[in-house]
Amino acid sequence: MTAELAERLDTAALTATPIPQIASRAGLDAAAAYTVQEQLVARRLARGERLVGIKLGLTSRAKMAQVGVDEVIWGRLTDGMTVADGSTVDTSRLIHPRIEPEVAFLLDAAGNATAVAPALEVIDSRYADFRFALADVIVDNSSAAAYAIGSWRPVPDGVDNLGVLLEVDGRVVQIGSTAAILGDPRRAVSQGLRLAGRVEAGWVLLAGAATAAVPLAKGAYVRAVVEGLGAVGVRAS
Ligand code: 0L1
Ligand code: MG
Repeated sequence: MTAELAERLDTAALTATPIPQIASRAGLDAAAAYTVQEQLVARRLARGERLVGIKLGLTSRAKMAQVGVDEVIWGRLTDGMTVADGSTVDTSRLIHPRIEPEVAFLLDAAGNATAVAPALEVIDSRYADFRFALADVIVDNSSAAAYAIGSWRPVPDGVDNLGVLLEVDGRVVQIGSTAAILGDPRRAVSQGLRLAGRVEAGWVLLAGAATAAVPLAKGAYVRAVVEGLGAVGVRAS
């Protein structure tokens, strides 16, 4: 049954066609949902993609309130989701994309953060109306779709209250602080290791969003600016 759910989600993503909330309807708990997520991502790996990291989701009160789920979740990142800073995200292959400003960490083999960077995450729920319960969003790889990372730098002493701006076409649409990410985004590093169980040297960890996500419209140029860490931008095509 789990393999069938993974196939349905994979097809939904490949064809940009929303589906009903299949995991909660099937009565899956969180552990079973992560098994489906693993099977879903295994399908991408079988098509030649590589695992390159993990993401945490719902790490802020704003994000939890936005989607009505009250638990930190995680997902798997592949190289097929990577977008270079300043380049283009193809939204024609997405259902109802949203974008959010994040902080990313570069990990060593022991799961320590060796560098930090500003990041943008594009999320795209494969469910109609972006509506889901906990099990649904877990099987959907925590809505992962694409991400871009700015320049890496050594992790400074304090990253717990840096100002964050999200701009669309040069206009500020969200203002936040890295404090929104678990009180301090560095907590995402230990939580990510605990949740995922393992990491690899060179993996990226997306720590979570500093503000609510906003819809990503075709043609928009979106930039995230994180105080002291720099900026990162993508254009939606
Ligand atoms: O990265 C995130 O916080 C997204 C987690 C899943 C919830 C959503 O799709 O907004
Ligand atoms: Mg996110």
